[in-house]
Amino acid sequence: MTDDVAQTPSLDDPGTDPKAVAQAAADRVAELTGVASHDVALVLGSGWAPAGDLLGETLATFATTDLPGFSAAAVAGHSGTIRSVRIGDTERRALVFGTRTHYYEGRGVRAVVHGVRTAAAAGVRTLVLTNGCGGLDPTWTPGTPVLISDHINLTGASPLEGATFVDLTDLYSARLRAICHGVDPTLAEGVYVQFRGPQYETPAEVRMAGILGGTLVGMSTTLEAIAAREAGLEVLGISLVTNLGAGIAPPGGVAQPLSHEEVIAAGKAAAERVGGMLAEVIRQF
Ligand code: 8IG
Repeated sequence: MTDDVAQTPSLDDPGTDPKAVAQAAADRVAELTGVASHDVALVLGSGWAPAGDLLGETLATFATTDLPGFSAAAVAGHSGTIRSVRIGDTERRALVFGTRTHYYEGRGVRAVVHGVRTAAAAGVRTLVLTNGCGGLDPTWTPGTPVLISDHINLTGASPLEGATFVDLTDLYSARLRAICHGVDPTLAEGVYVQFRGPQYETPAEVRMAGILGGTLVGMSTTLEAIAAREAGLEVLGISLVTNLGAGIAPPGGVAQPLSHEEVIAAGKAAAERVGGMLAEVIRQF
């Protein structure tokens, strides 16, 4: 028992190097999958579960908790497994995270970005971050996928430690967005605003996000994208708008209250369609 604890250093311990824990997790991924490295990583947010299946053949599945530094998933509708998936009929491999740790869980920023750091240590060069979120554009009906062109991080937190000055110009790769537009020319782009959550925004907060230049509101993604850029990964961010932001009325209608159940349902309804689109995009990387 005490031996196990000693072998798995806590990410929370200030004396722990989070990149060393990520390397240990990547080494375990190599053991569990039988391949030394992966090429792409995909983090599946609310509503994106089928994207992993549509990508190609699953060659290995394991629990996130089988890897050093990960703790159990906390939210209903988020599954705690990682899969190694063959990309189409290529030799390239994707590491598919069926869940993420959210900042609002209070486990600290290191836990939030541990999957991204593990992917980077596993050799991944391209990261796809997906999420379910609220939309500010009233024409974005539930189930609309939107490419993230930029973000505003309102959490007040950062995954970077010490004087690590990372350039975030073009954080969300224009090259990868162009591939997406090639697959689906109707795809809209938006600026993602991360709130801490877990409460949804007030209508005034949603209006604030709009005044600041945001068009998507959510509780994930920005801290992971920052950690990815620090690690030198190319990032694609894609949101599934599962609800209008609080206080936003649909065309000709009135604003509705938000519920987690409705969010999950809207995600399920759109999942196959947007998952297929994303799988095609990843095959074209
Ligand atoms: I799904 O409207 C989903 N996640 N912050 N606001 C925030 N997060 C979300 C929302 C939303 N919908």
